[in-house]
Amino acid sequence: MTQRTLVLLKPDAVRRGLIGEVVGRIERKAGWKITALEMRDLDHETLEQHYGEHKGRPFYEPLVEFMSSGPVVALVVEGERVIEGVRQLAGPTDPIAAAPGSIRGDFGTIVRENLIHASDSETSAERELKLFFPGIS
Ligand code: IDP
Repeated sequence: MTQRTLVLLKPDAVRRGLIGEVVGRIERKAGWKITALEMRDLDHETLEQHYGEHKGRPFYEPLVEFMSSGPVVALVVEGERVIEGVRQLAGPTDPIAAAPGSIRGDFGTIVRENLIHASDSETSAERELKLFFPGIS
C-alpha cells in the first residue's frame, strides 16, 4: 500500500544538527522516497491549523512557542505503509518511553522537544500535506 506522509523535523532537531541523521534513517528504508523537502519558519496561524486538535490543552501554547522558535524541515515521504512506518521510526511521543533505536528514543528526553512530527493516519496525512505543501497534487 503506497502512501504519502508529512514529516517535520522540529526546531530542536535542526538546532542540534540532526537533520542528516533523521533524514538518513528515513531515506535508508527500502523503497521509500523523499519527494519534497523544505526548511521553513512556521507562523502561529499554520501551527494553529496543524495542532488545532490540541488547542486548550496545557501543553498547547508552549508547543506553539517551541515550534515557532526556529526553522523546521518539512518533508513529504512516499512509500509502502509509510504513515505507520515513520511513526515506528519516530517512536512514541515521550522520548523516555521510546525504545532505543527509534529517533525519539535515541536523541530525546523532553516530551515537547521530541525531534520529529509524522502524520498519524491517512486522513491527517492528507490534511497536513495540503497545509504544508499546497502545490503538490
Ligand atoms: P505525536 O507528535 O507523537 O503524534 P501528539 O499527541 O499529537 O503526539 O502531540 C503533538 C506534540 O505535542 C508532541 O509531539 C509533543 O511535541 C507535544 N506534546 C504532546 N503531549 C505533551 C505533553 O504532555 N507535554 C508537553 N508536550 C506535549
